[in-house]
Amino acid sequence: MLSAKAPKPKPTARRKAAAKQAPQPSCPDHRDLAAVASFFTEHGFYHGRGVFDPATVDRLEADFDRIVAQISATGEDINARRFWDHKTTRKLDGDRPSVVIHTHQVQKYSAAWSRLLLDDRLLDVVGSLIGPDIVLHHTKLFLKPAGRGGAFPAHQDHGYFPTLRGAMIAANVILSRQDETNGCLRVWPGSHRHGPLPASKGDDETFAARFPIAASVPIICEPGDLVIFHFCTVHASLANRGERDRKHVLVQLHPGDDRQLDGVPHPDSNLVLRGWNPLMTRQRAGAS
Ligand SMILES: O=C(O)CCC(=O)C(=O)O
Repeated sequence: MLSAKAPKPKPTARRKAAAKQAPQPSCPDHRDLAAVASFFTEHGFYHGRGVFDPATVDRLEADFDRIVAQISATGEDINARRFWDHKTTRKLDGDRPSVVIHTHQVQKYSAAWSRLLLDDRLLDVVGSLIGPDIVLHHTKLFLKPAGRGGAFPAHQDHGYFPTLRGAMIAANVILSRQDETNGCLRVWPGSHRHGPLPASKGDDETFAARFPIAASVPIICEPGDLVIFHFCTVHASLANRGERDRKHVLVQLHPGDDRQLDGVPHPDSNLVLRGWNPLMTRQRAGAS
């Protein structure tokens, strides 16, 4: 028992979050597309359970592991955690060394992942949010290894790839159970309604103080789930201190009447997955 004079243990971000946590608003079934759209408009995120069957998930996970093995074998430094080595991140990581493995464009490695991009189970839900013309911006594999996976501080994605109309979303295809032990995604419901905020790229302590982890909602999800958030929705994740790898692939998408602003140096696939791209030109398509 603590004596009256014993100093209180310092609350970590994880303990504070567990103590005050907001409950996850209850998401509608992914087949009820009108309800999905209205939930997303209100909260800026959506969690669809069991969107992909176990056989599909197994195939995608096998190719996910193969991509990780292939990039690991190059001998390059594939720990991407250095790209956001800010004070805000180090605070969440508890100043321990940590690892996040990622690579863009999984469809450039794997036909199974290319097929997933055209899968109606993905596109029906996405279409209910951004309309009939669906364009791929990029994909990104994320592996937070068990016991040493790093955190992401609170941020909006908007600042990394601003667009003409601000209509970009991220659809996360979940391959392993994600919960608070292995650093699941966390969102601040309704934060998309602020629109693009200043200093929102994760490196600003004032921004981090405005969006404390304790006020976020953890998205606890299973393989085969689909978790979508708007690129103005503030999100984060804590370190993976658990015994299970955290694996997912993010698919960033926008409607045909939006596009990344000119001059932004971010991978931009411009691949039409459904419908039409009315903003495509000879020059953007790569004409010489
Ligand atoms: O999934 C996560 O842990 C966070 C990833 C993230 O914040 C991002 O891709 O913008």
